[in-house]
Amino acid sequence: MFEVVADGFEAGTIFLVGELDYELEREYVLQVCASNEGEPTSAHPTATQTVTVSVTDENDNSPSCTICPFHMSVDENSGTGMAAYMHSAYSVN
Ligand SMILES: [Ca+2]
Ligand SMILES: [Ca+2]
Repeated sequence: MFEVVADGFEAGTIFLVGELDYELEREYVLQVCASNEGEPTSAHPTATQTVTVSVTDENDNSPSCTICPFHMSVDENSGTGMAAYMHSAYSVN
């Protein structure tokens, strides 16, 4: 999901390389390791840092009708402005 690219000196950048979905995974915990001279050995000590990435929610789900399909009847000669039906829907965001 994430890729760390080191600049070869003192810094690295964490890139997103996959699709995030808040409804499936809300948090990622990464272990980022830094070492001197590349491969970690006893001669080249390392430092490890935990990086927590929180996924924020966006409203990316379509709303759903609470009762679909729905049939209703309205008397002829009903006055205009009469509330015939109040529909509701919900969305999980
Ligand atoms: Ca989603
Ligand atoms: Ca969402």
